[in-house]
Amino acid sequence: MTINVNSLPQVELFGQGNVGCKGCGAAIAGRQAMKVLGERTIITIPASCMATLGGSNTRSAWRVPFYHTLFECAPAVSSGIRAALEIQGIKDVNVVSWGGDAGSADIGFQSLTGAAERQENIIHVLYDNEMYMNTGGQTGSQTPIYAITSNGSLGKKVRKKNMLAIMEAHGIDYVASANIAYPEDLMAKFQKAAAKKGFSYIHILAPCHRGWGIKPEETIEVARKATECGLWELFEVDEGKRTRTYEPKLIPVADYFKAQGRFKNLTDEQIAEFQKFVDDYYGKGE
Ligand SMILES: Cc1ncc(C[n+]2csc(CCOP(=O)(O)OP(=O)(O)O)c2C)c(N)n1
Repeated sequence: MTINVNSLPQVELFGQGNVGCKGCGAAIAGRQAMKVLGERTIITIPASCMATLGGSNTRSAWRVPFYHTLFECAPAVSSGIRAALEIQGIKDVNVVSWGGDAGSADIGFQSLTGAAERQENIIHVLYDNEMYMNTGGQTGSQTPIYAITSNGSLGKKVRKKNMLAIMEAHGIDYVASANIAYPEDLMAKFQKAAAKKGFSYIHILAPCHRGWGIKPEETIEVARKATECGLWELFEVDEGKRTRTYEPKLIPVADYFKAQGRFKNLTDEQIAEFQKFVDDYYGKGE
């Protein structure tokens, strides 16, 4: 699984002219994915930052057909598009639903789980900024424990729901985590997903500097720390076979947390809890 960045097309199918915030992780993810998905792609996006920052109608930053769906139903709309393509005998189009964490793991979950169960020939992307950013940064199921949000000033009390495990449990063709700080890894995963005949799920860590309390120019750096400290593992489950696609350096988790305002209340004991989890997971614990 290798991507040669020098051989990528120069054309930008998403990104130019988008009205996202400076350093928007979601927009970076979109640009990277479109480099490999190519122009024979149809995108559906539920209510979210990504649905709005790409513009609309004749002022869209997408150079492929793009549908802004209701919050609950992007994978259902993608399923319908796939059926319409099938009826017309069109087989060379990638159909991609592109949801935020709320549009995928919370309010959009019923249509996602349904499409995955039916093994629809689509790719669903969860771009994860770990909050409901388009409405001001509220807590959702993908918000990590202890993170401060706009409606949770004391920090979240329960853990992040493990969407990768949930999607893997559907027995779909392809499940992968990705991170905008590792574009070659991310693009290789989209290439694999596009080649599948059934359902693929790609979960991308895509920080939002406003919600995370970082500077816009730190988006990539902080995203990279998430993987290097071991908290955002890069892996894939390709037709049941699980592979870690990148070996992290295992920097201290404190380097990741201390870079972000949303974790400013984290105590040393809480940081130690996370460090123990990572150490145990990577087999370095006592
Ligand atoms: C049924 C419904 N409920 C609430 C909303 C308001 N709404 C629009 S976007 C959004 C949050 C989206 O969060 P997420 O999916 O995480 O994407 P992000 O905005 O973070 O990119 C909400 C609550 C809506 N459009 N429709």
